[in-house]
Amino acid sequence: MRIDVISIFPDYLAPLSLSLVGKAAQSGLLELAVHDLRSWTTDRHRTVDDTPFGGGAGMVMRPDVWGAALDDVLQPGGTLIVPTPSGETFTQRVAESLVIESQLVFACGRYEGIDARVAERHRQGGGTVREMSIGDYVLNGGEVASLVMIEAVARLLPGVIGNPASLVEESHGEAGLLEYPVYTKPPSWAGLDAPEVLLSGHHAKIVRWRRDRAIERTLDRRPDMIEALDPTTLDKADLAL
Ligand code: 6GU
Repeated sequence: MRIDVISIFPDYLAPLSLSLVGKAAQSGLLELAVHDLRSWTTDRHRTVDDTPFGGGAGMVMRPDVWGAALDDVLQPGGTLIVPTPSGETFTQRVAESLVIESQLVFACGRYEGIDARVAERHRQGGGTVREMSIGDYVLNGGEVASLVMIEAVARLLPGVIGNPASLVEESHGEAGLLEYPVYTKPPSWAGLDAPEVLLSGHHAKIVRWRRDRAIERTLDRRPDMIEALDPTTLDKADLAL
């Protein structure tokens, strides 16, 4: 997979060279490039924005600059991702749908956003555009949201996570439940004991305990996820914890 990020603050994307994503890029599992949008400006002031048609506060990013950048960066069949608080919600399911793409281009807007014709033109040319929000709050630009989405997608690439079993039992995985609490050594710490069942070696009991704690936690923190569960996943006995 290839990932390109276009931003007026390319330094904001520096964390992409660290940790798992950075290693994936270094080892060739992932091709990664960050571009400065201003390199596609043609005026002396390197202008990327202008006042909104129709009036109102703030500035809008110009379609001509973005169009030139995307013409150079987007490959045939590439998917354009536009981070915006008015997008569809980015979820684990969306991450799974993106990891199979050949190229993702993240177009990081600032100010009041990017002229809507940029997305429209790409769609008209047969391209895929996904305007994505990472949650119900407002950030100053798409850079941090892009970091979030890129990490969520890159860790799903085969070979990026050392132990693929780590991907199986996690929160927001297949089961539709949050993950159970975890413990390690020492067995007793600060007057607190790790749950005895986890040290018992009784595998079936451990599986049952973890499932019960996952259900309990999800009921407490994310009742909306319980509502959304496939009815065959839980029975009444599971909810009577
Ligand atoms: Cl993707 N961008 C901005 N600017 N704010 C956000 C967001 C994205 N997702 C949530 N808030």
